[in-house]
Amino acid sequence: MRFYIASEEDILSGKITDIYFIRTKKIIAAKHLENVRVRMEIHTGSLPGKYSWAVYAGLEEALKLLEGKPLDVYSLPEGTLIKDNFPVMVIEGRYYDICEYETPLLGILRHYTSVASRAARFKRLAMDKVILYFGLRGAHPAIAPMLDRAAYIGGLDGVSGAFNEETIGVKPSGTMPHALILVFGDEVEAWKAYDEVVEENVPRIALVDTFNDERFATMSALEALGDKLSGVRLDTPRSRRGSMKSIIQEIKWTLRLAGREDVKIFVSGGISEKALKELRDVADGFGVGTSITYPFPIDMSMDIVEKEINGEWLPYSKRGKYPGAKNVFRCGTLDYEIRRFGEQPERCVENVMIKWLENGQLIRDLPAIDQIREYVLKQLKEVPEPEPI
Ligand code: PCP
Repeated sequence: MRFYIASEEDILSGKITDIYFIRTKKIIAAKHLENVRVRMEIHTGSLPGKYSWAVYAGLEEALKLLEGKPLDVYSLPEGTLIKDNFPVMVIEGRYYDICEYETPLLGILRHYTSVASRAARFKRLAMDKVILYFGLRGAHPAIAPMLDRAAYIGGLDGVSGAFNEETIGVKPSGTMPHALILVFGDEVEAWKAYDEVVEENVPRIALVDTFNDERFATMSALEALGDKLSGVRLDTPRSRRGSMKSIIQEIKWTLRLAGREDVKIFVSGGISEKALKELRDVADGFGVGTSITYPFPIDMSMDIVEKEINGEWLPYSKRGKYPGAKNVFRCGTLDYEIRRFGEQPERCVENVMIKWLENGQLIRDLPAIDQIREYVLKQLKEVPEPEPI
């Protein structure tokens, strides 16, 4: 192998799993238990420390994984805000047909949900500011489209992957690297070349921290690009930062005196939730990478919760798990009532545990990425701001 990555075919065939599932299937076949039918539930465990909600993501890929298999699949819509110990998916069918998919299914949902949730926390801390995801250089390139998709679903305003239009259908966003300026050896020449060569519809955002003081570089960029300058980016190295807020305030003051309050100020490099909260009143936008690429993990597990015995579904689970497949009724954002399949809710009406696959066939349209993102943003407006980490 040149790259140690699984192919789509390997994943779909169930090959990318844990060995104990392969052995379990062998035993089930040897003892003629293939027809044991179960309902399996995927639910969250405890959420990370300061999280009071998470963004459920990865459903589209999970459904692609299970499509065509003799299974019924129920799930919350992608982008739904969830809590701890919360059911997100129910899969009904022969355990024999589900078994080896537990590993890739949980892998998809946990990774997507962890990234989307972290992205959503950043967005919730600065709803009216632009937040871009610059984190691809922190992960294996094989999953770059997945990371950009998860971050965008989480409500971010842009993602940097150059391939995004053809993979996830999102126009990529970005500014310029320090390398461009170093190649020219001169900031003004580099900014001018960028303006000359790059497509007109791309905003002219000059990187202003390479050689000189950020305020003076901003003024040079203004002089070089005039009306075309739409913003500046400060990726000031941490070792030189001092008070980033003061630097931004000084730039803003100077821009105002020059009659250019419209020039936006973007900050990137090591932006944590706390840093974003500290700078959100002065900066117009942020580029966030590592914190989203390496988010706090959202725990999920998959368990048998019902078994079909003589044609009847009976609640059945290991100790420590709530038996019974569950519907999730919603009264409002994060206000839910959980009931066993067939039970009536007392307060809430809207059942968000929706059937997506019937005997492996997709029975409803999958929402477009922008619809999922809008759904997340709508809910984020209704939850309190998270305590920054
Ligand atoms: C910035 C920084 C990180 C990116 C943003 C994300 O990139 O150096 O690589 O930061 P984070 O992971 O700390 O959140 P650029 O300034 O474009 O990097 P370069 O020096 O290559 O120009």
